[in-house]
Amino acid sequence: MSFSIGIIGLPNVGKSTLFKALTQQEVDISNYPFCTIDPNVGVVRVPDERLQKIIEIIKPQKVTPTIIEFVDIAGLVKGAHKGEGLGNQFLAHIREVDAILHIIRTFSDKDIKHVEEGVDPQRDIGIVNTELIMKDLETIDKHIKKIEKDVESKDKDRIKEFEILQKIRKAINEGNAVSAVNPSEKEREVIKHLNFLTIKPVIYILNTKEDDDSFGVRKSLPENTLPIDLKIELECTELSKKELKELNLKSRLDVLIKTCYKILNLVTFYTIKGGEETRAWTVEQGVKAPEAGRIVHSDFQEKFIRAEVVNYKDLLGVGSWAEARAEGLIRTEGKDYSVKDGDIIEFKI
Ligand SMILES: Nc1nc2c(ncn2[C@@H]2O[C@H](COP(=O)(O)OP(=O)(O)OP(=O)(O)O)[C@@H](O)[C@H]2O)c(=O)[nH]1
Ligand SMILES: [Mg+2]
Repeated sequence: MSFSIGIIGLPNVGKSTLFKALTQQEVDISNYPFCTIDPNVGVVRVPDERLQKIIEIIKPQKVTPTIIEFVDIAGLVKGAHKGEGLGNQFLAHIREVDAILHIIRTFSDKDIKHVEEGVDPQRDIGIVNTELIMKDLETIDKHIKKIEKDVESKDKDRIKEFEILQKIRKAINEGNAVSAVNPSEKEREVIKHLNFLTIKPVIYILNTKEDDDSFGVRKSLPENTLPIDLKIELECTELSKKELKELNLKSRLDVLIKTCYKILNLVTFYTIKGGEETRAWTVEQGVKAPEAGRIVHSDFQEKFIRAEVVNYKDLLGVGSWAEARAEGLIRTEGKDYSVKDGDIIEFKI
């Protein structure tokens, strides 16, 4: 199971530039709006110092890092929810991702055409978010129409759903995202099938230098907003470690990937397969051991008996697998065990 992150924003803001830097795939980043039409999809290895440390101890024949998927989506413009630009197509692609990276242009370059007049990040954020919200409103209204009859005939589940949707509708009408309603776990379950765009976690990226806030937009954005100069990031991928050092450049894509993990509430666990292959896996926080087993092997959930678990910190502390066992650091856990970040797990079937 891999998690996917959609890269969105107005046309010509640097979405494909970021995608190219992340995945090192050859994609078109020509300087014209709507350069990307069909989404580009690529996977990125998740940078992980812990995996490095584990393999120094285990010395496996093979190492497989965990991955995260990025989708570079076509730019959107005002009226996209009504089908303007590549509107509906674009919005459909956003439905499929787990989280959103919203790219905002803050760089000034008269050679790079802006679809609106001049650089104005606050306005641009408003345009994109309004389109997403309007699409969600459309989704709600369509669905309310569909369930109206059931509500009238007092169908309990439908009434419940209707009430939640009314609450969301009110928030949207006040210009808020669905996530602003802060739906409870139960409410989330009820509305899950509607796949709202603005319930997805978002990271804003200001395409600018790290310390630049010349437009003063940062204060209006969430704490996890990342200023990243995407053009520089792409250049960084073409330089050697030595050249980066000489130029005093440091890529910030690792920080970006880690932030994605954080907003998606993801944790990493490891398997070592008796020293054959050390591999990192990604699951949502709170996942129980058998479910985590299923991503390692399709049989592992059904045939799960127990899991032998040692946290990587404990392994590093003693320095060898044998020592960890001798010191009783390898615990036996049952099917109700919730996988913790950094666990090394051996599934017993
Ligand atoms: N000066 C400058 N140019 C940039 C920066 N980031 C991207 N560009 C340029 O902007 C142009 C568009 O970049 P893309 O990455 O293709 O933009 P996009 O958002 O994918 O555009 P669409 O696919 O058309 O929606 C390219 O010529 C980039 O080189 C930046 O930080 N500074
Ligand atoms: Mg593009």
